[in-house]
Amino acid sequence: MSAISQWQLRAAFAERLSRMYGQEVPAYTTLVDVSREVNEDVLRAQGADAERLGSIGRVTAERHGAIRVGTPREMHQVARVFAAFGMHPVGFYDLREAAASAVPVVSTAFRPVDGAELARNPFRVFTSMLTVADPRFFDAGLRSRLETFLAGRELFPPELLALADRAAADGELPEEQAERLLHLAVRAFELSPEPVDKAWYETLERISAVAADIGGVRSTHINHLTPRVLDIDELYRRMTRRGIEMIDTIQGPPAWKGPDVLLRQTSFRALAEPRAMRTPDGGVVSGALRVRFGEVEARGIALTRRGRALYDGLLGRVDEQAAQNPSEARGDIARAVWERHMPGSEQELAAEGLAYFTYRLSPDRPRDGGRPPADIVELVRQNWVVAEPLVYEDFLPRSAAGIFQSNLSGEGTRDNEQQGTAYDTAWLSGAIDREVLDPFALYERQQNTSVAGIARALGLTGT
Ligand code: OOG
Ligand code: NI
Repeated sequence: MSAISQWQLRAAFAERLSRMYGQEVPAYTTLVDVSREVNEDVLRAQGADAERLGSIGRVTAERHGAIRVGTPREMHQVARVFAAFGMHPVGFYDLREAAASAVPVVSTAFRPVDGAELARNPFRVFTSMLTVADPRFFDAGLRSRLETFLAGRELFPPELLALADRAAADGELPEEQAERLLHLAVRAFELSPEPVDKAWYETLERISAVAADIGGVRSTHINHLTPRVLDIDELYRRMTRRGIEMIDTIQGPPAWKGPDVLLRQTSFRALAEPRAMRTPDGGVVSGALRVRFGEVEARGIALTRRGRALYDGLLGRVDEQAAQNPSEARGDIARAVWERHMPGSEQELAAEGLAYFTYRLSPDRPRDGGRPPADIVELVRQNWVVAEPLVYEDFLPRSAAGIFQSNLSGEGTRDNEQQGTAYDTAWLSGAIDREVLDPFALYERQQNTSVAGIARALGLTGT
């Protein structure tokens, strides 16, 4: 019997989740269809340029999901499940601080980290944990009730965790076990038909809809699955024409004529779904909950720390100008700001150290016996090597908070008189007993490895 490798497990996991989610949320299927149409059109119009940030095979299969858990223990378990699929924690996002209104979670993204693994299948899951210990959201009484409730539930059965540990340790699983792992993993992320305790759910909902979604039920569920599209502005128009009401903005960088960087996302609210509710007298009534939604994204080039600081600075500028000119469309303000301050070409981004690239030898490099220059920017300029942008594989805290917010009913409450609880990368690494990786370090490593390879091939040292 043949063994199934980790990337095959990951690809199958993403595929099965997609099938399951399409059955549960029909609008998702529409979104996937429209994304595919847009991608085909872009490919036809742009040819090879359309594949500059990933092959069409990768982009068509590419998804990210999102799930939410309640406790460090659950976070630890979910990290074991994702490790089976070669998905590792990257980045720390504190969404309690990322937006004007309150989202009581901290998050990381589980994803492949190695270039070849990403190219095979980049499936990633944005994973959030409720900040139960933060007194700005939960007073002592509610915190203790929540902790008791969460301690009494089991999101991931022991058989799933054991199979996951084995896949992570061996880097593969025999076919039969692989099948069982996939079955149990997909089931753990389905919406449960179990009746929801109405009073408890509503108690939490008064604090925040996110708290109710996470701590009000006895299981977790994928709350969206996001396809990648090559032209998100066109997708937005086509979805709107089909009568699907999108949120009113595309989050992230504006549409503009320069290179796409980082991540642009937009979403729509899913319909309320019927859910059985248990009332205090023990009866079961039918209710409805609106906990799932649709999202789509376009990915651009990964920015360095410097590039990211520029991006964050420009966002601040756009905020300021938008506040001063409330009648002007934010997208127009943003485009104008970008056209003034953001370099308009990949070459400039590279030369100014604002974005990450990998390099390969140019097929038509000079062969006149001359010595290549030692500097990577010069090597590209003189056509010794070709630069390829690295695609951004991560998330943006402000967009994430915006996606959370725009899909919730109610603002939630936060008591700002209280001191927030400190959670950070080191805390999360400790809680899940594995290192939460720094995304910048990962991109940098890919870039450095390729620069070192070029230097070796051209007989250069000190490039
Ligand atoms: C996660 C929201 C963040 C994204 O793409 O930024 C996210 C959630 O709603 O649980 O998925
Ligand atoms: Ni998302």
